[in-house]
Amino acid sequence: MANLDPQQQAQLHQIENAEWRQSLDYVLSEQGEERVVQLLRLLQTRAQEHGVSIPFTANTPYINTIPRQDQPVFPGNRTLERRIKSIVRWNAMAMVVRANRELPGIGGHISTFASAANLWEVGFNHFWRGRTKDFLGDMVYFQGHASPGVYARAFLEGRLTEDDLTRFRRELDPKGGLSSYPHPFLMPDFWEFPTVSMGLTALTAIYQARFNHYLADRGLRGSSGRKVWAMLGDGEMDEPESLGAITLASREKLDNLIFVVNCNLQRLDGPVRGNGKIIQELEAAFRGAGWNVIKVIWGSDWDRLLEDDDSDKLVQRMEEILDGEMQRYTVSNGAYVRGHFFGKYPELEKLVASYTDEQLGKLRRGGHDPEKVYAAYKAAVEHKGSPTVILAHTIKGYGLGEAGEGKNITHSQKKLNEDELKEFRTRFNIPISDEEIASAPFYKPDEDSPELEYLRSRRQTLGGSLPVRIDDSQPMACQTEAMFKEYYEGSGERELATTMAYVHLLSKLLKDEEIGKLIVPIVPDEARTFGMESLFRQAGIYSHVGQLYDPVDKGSLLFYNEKKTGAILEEGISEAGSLASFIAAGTAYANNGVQTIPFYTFYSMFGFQRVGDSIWQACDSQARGFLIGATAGRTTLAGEGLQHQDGHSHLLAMAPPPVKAYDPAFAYELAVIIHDGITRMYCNQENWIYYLTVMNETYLMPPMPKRADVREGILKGMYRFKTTGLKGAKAKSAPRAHLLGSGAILNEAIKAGEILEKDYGVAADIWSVTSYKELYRDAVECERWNLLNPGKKAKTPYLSSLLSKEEGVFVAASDYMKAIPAMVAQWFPGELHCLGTDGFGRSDGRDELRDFFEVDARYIALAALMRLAASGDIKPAVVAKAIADLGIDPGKLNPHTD
Ligand SMILES: Cc1ncc(C[n+]2csc(CCOP(=O)(O)OP(=O)(O)O)c2C)c(N)n1
Ligand SMILES: [Mg+2]
Repeated sequence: MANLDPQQQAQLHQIENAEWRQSLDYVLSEQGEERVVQLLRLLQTRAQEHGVSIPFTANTPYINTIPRQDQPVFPGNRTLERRIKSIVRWNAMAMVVRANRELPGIGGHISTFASAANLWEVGFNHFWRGRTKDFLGDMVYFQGHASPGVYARAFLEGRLTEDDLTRFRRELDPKGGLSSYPHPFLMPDFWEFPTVSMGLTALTAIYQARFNHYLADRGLRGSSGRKVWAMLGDGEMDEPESLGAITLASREKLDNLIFVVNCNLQRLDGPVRGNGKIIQELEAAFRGAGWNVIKVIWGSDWDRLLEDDDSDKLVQRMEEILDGEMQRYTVSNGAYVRGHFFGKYPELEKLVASYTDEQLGKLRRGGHDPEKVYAAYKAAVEHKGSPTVILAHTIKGYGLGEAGEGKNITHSQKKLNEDELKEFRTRFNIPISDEEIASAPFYKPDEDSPELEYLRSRRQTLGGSLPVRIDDSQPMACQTEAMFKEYYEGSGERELATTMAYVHLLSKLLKDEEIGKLIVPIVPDEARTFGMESLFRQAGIYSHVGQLYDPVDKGSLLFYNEKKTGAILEEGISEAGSLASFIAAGTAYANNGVQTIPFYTFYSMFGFQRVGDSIWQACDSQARGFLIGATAGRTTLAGEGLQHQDGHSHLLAMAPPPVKAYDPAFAYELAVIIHDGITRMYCNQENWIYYLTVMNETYLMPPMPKRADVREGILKGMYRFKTTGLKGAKAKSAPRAHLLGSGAILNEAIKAGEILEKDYGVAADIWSVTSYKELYRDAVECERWNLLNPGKKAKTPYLSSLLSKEEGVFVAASDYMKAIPAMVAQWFPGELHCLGTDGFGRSDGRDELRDFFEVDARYIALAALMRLAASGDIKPAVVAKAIADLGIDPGKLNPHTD
């Protein structure tokens, strides 16, 4: 060997390669795949025994996973499907172009659907099953910004009119319009899954697929056989959420889940991995995570080349080519491809010698070849034991030609000039004349044309159109009031935290005959923190496989009880995953025909702040359910410090419109709110999400005051908890203060009232504010109505009518930021002084924290005195003295800034 020159050595290698390949081919044909795998393992072991280390790779060669000989026969009519696809392409493009002509800057995307059209059409014609009487249909998550493709198809199917298409992104038109992206909130009969916030599609699809099993395992639905398809972009896979839950999908063996990643190698600004290969990178990640990976890289034209190449150079060249170079081939001609791709090796040059440049320029990518895509989808649907991802190689802006095909600007292209329209028309053979082309008219063949008949018959065979959102769930009877009554009685001598009351109530709801089986408790590994471990045994922790081991605490009362019919979704440390489960459970009324009731309990700091976008998505999805922010309150949760103490989730909860946000102080308030939530969401079937903060400070829970206005006040956001203790003439002549408290800080307001009455002769009424958001919502609604209805009897906000007869000063204190009460200050009859917990938390005791944030009884009393002095009701000297008497240090740290 040593004395062979390089040329001889290369020849020898060639002979060796051929021999080994022939041997493998022989074994494969004589004894099958399994034997090949055995032999390869044997060789690997042998090499290792000799100290040859084989570098790890999770990758397979850069060729299609399904070889040509394993491809099933394509069952469709290729010609008709191509015609339909071309027409859908045209209309999708025309929608965007026309919308932007009418109103420049209105936006929209052409290039994404242009690259995805074939991936979607194969789904629509052969795989995606619609909803029928006996089958709920497959769940397809469409890549959000390719929505024009869905609309264009719905137009051909007769679900949307031409008029509808002209109102793409014109939702405020009196006739209504088509939403920019999939938004169930805006098109509740059409879209099922909001997908346009990148990253959330993959995550929610995974948890949805798991939830479909959960429903079956718990006997809430029959096993459905539904598939969940997530149509994704390759750029989108950079979002941590896209890959963040893929191991859950394989661990749970979700073979009802199929990802299709449209690998057009481009995102918004440019290439996804110009210097690498996104398909290989994703393959390694998914294979490593245990997924079935099917690569659809090359179209059928490449098969012959691969088969004719004895040199192995073609696969080698495919492997070494960078995505950035592949993109260049799209914008170049066949001569460039010949020179750059095939020209690198003489063997390859020879291989394509008989091909014209035009042929080389047209060699197709796998994702644009219906037969390849069909084969991949079929294999995915039939695959058992793990989820499947299809990595499909396409061209961004396919068919746009000079207007943007493969160009870096293509993502934002929405204007085509006349020549570009003509080119597109001609390429896809759309029967629109040169005279008409400038106006980019929509095109629909006659109803009895072969195209539309074919399209309709395909959809009929597959069970009907899609996407479609249907809510045919039945309201519950809701004989639940009795369950809540015990909380109206107070806790007697027993000190409780609202968290404890909540867990007690949840446990009771789980046992209820009507709604118990519908309750879905969700926790991200904090059940013990909230004292929820008692539910482990009672309700069980859901596991599709049950419990395959003896838990260490088996002998104990509260053992870690995993079972197939378990109700609790214990999601581990994944707030994003838990929220995805919340969405699946909260939308089951529409998407699964069963009204499950999610109670997602989490560390309140890691809710709106951590997964705010998912909560936004839940609202768009029209999810219903309870979000429970536990161990809430910047000063009530002691010790945990800056990253844990939440003093702002109620501010963040202001934003999503369907969220009702409550900060209850007492068990009866909590019970009234949860009862109202169940009634409104599951009996009246209204779309709300109830956010409740619960706290871990224990105190005596008083009974509910027996006044008719209390229940209504709790729900509307505020009621008088207690009138001043001063009586008779003393009360009449005394200066007056109204102290407003929320959550655990209500107790500080009560104590402040006692200080004011005892030491300063001030009459103090105590008000419980359960929801500033509800007060605000009602007030701005009234104002709006008054603005638009001059001359009619003005509406009065609840807050104004509640306080209209009250005199004196008002002080609001809560464990949240001052901005929250400040939002409603203008509807108070006098000035409102806001105390709250602006600033970063600290690790210290509760008393110290309340002093630091200036929200304890002393500060509440001081603020009332200061306001009374300002209005001339008491002398300024009283305030100065009070600072000393109350032990307040005016030079203390400033929680806002220090
Ligand atoms: C969280 C989030 N960030 C940014 C965007 C804006 N955005 C919309 S499409 C897009 C590029 C998408 O690229 P890719 O996923 O590759 O899809 P393609 O259009 O190439 O199919 C971006 C950045 C978004 N929708 N969501
Ligand atoms: Mg892309």
